[in-house]
Amino acid sequence: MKIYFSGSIRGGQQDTDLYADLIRELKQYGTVLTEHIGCKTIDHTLTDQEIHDRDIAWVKESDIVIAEVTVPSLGVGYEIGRAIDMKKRIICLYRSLNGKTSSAMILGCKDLQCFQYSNLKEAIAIFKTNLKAK
Ligand code: 6K6
Repeated sequence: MKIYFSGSIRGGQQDTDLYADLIRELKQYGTVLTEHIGCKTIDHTLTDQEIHDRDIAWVKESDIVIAEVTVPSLGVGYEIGRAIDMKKRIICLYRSLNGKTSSAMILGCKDLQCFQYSNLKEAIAIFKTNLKAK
């Protein structure tokens, strides 16, 4: 199974270490096409257009998109919208911070499987229940 993991970059990189932990866990279920999302160092070798075209090609190639949507990100929202049009299975994970929850456009979309969680242990349990190990 090819997994497209989506998480905030320019929207804010405060959760990058958590993304790395989630990506590590997801490797039990398939190949993660976007391991760099868990990396704090920004790759400046590609233009914005190259990043966009490569990432959309990876979304097309993927069997499932798993998006961590706690940090609001235009790129993550855009990828989710494109993946919906491509009829991909999409799991969104979000944490409630300071009483704030995610966008109604995510939580209210019937094409998405949305799960609230608080920590890595809970995310691991969500993966176990909803994904098949390879
Ligand atoms: C980032 C980390 C290492 O190198 C970079 C260079 N920039 C990007 N590389 C790869 N994908 C990117 C990059 N910038 C945005 N994206 C895609 O948009 C990712 O797939 C993320 O899921 C999403 C993040 O969007 P923003 O709006 O938060 O940047």
